[in-house]
Amino acid sequence: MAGADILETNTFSSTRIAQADYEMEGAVYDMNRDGARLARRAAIRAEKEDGRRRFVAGAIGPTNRTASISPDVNNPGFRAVSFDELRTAYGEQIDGLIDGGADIILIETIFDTLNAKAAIFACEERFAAKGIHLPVMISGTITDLSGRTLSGQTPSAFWNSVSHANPFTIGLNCALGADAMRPHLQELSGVSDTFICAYPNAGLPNEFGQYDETPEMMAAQVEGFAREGLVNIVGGCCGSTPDHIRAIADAVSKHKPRQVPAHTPLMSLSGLEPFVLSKDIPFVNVGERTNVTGSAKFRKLITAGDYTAALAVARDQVENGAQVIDVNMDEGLIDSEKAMVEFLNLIAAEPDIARVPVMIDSSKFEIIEAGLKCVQGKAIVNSISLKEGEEKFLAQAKLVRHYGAAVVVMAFDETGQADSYERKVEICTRAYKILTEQAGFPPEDIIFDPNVFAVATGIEEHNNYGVDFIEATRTIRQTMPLVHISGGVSNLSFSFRGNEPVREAMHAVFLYHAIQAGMDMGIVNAGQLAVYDQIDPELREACEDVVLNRRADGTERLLEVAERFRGGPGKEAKAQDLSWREWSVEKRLEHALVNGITEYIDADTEEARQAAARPLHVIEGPLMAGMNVVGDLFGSGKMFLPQVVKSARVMKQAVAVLLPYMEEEKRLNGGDERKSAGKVLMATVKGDVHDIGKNIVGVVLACNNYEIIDLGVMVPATKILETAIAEKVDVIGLSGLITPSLDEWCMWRPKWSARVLTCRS
Ligand code: THG
Repeated sequence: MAGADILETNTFSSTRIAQADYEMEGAVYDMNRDGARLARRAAIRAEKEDGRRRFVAGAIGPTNRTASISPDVNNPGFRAVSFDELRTAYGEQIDGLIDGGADIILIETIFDTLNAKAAIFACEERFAAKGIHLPVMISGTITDLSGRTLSGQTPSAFWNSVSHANPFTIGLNCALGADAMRPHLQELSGVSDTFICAYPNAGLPNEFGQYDETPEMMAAQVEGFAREGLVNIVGGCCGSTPDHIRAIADAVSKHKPRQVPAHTPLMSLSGLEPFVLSKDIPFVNVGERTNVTGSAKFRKLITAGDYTAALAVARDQVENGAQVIDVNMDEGLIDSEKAMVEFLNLIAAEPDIARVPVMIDSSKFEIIEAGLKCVQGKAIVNSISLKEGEEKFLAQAKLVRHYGAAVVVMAFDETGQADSYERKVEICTRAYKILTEQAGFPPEDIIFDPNVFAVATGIEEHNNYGVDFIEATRTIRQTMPLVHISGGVSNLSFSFRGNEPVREAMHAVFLYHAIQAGMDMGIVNAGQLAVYDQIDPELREACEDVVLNRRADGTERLLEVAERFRGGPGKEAKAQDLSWREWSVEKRLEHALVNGITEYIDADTEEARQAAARPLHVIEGPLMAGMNVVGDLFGSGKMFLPQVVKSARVMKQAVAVLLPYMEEEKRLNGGDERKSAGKVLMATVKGDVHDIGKNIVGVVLACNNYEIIDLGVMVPATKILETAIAEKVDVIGLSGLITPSLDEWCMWRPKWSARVLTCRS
């Protein structure tokens, strides 16, 4: 062998599914067994020559079908292959590979992560059946310049989806050649705590389908990976010859393998994009509206089969700041399993919804399992519990883990729902032990729901439910610090159904205290969250008395107050209560920003502009002051992401009003004729789409005669550097604050900065 340690079997397409095209389904077991035997024979020959150990990797390709994309443009919910079909076909292939003597299973050229998840599931099944365990290598492919897999995932999202396999390696192969692979390898290398394997094509095929990269050219590029410390295993895919492999083996031999970073125990979910629950996310909003029992509107749409409008409900939740969406189809009059599958398949075709992870919500485990077979991302199962005993709980937990999902555990046991502090803590602790010790669950993938029950029901036993939840949360987070706490927030206020302003106030008060105790997720109506500080003080105190069970007559007092607030300062009523329109323009702008009201923002901004010496002063003055209030409220847990998203929208609209005036001012100043003060390149880095701050800075700089090149949002580091060099800019200004973009910052290593600083010369 030409210097290789691992030899792949020639079994890429040896599945029943791929071989159907040639009517060779009957031969697939033999193909795999004999493929592995042939490779084993070659390995033994090489070992005899030089005494060095060689390994056989049994290759499993993606098949010619995608489990999460419809081949029919007119029917986005259609699938040409199911998870179970893939799993069965892969199982047969894996049996052959194992029987033929493969040392490793290599799931490669993954263009659809759901196919790969089926292959991982099949590996676990076949290993268990045969009583062995082989190392698994997982290799995706990124075939276009979007930097995503064919099925739309970013490299980090892909890693989060398959990390449950505890693979021996994660990496990339095939595609556009080594250079195009580099940024994606950097991303994978930054996020994954296992070995990295890269085996690109010998460049792009030319028009005759041949590969032009010589062994020297390819080896030089692959050596770059090793020099940068990105890889542990390298090789060649399409177009590489024994000479290529020899050159690569020689080139990388001088470099040290990548250091595998320590595992960070953070819940790492994904949709098309990754969602990592890091310390700087204080609270995760799970959208509750895509629930047939939780929303009359959604139920009617699903029952009527109007999935287009039902998808709009999901989109609305995401636009309003839901970072995960809860999907529940538990309704007696519909085929819930079918509805779950249909809806999740349709969501997969909507990138602006599918970018977030899903929470698959059902009280029937069959429905949850059907849902898990539809999602390529790392989802959350909602929920399992000890209500039918330990055996069933453990079996379900193991299955959830095999599908690669995180899990919500309700605080129920064989005797029923936990309704006291002691029972909540006891059941969650018992479940924790089983999950971590017997089901192999990482603690960070466990979400406890200590049961949010309705308070102020008039039944005395219910009065302490809020306190019990909050105190159980505090204890659970202290004794099991890596787990998460969630709850169905809207349950709390069931006794005030129909009185939305009061319900909103109760939720805000509850969340304010529960989050301080350690609640870090909640199923909420993302578009309808009140701001703790903005609640009428009388109503807030009455809610706090009830939620914290501070006085015996709390419920009566809230009922009395509630009547006055019915249609009071809630969402609809906020618009009706126009007293704030009497305030000064600065206060009005602040109020609009904090409450996310766009109705009057154009007129108020215009009024402020007329009073100001320069349009820019409106941004620097009242608008920034308003955003500072938003920032302070968010920082102190009194505002949540969905509300901040609304504030940002208001800010954007206000800036849009001012923009033409600022441009006009610049024109009058003869801005274009004056010498440019310098050239500034601006971009929001990959991983982030927020551009308000950047746009404001751009406007301010433009007003001061700087020439601005704005590359927009989601810009990869390479594009920023290329443009900076091509345009000979003086300064690069980047924005990017949210977690996915943090990884991108890591790429701005010292040597890159040096290039940035010298790009003018
Ligand atoms: N824990 C976990 N999962 C859950 C819950 C929980 N899933 C479901 C539920 N509880 C959380 N979701 C909702 C969704 C909506 C409402 C309450 C909880 C709600 N809906 C309005 C009502 O019923 O008054 C509906 C109004 C309308 O029709 O629009 O309150 O606790 N793990």
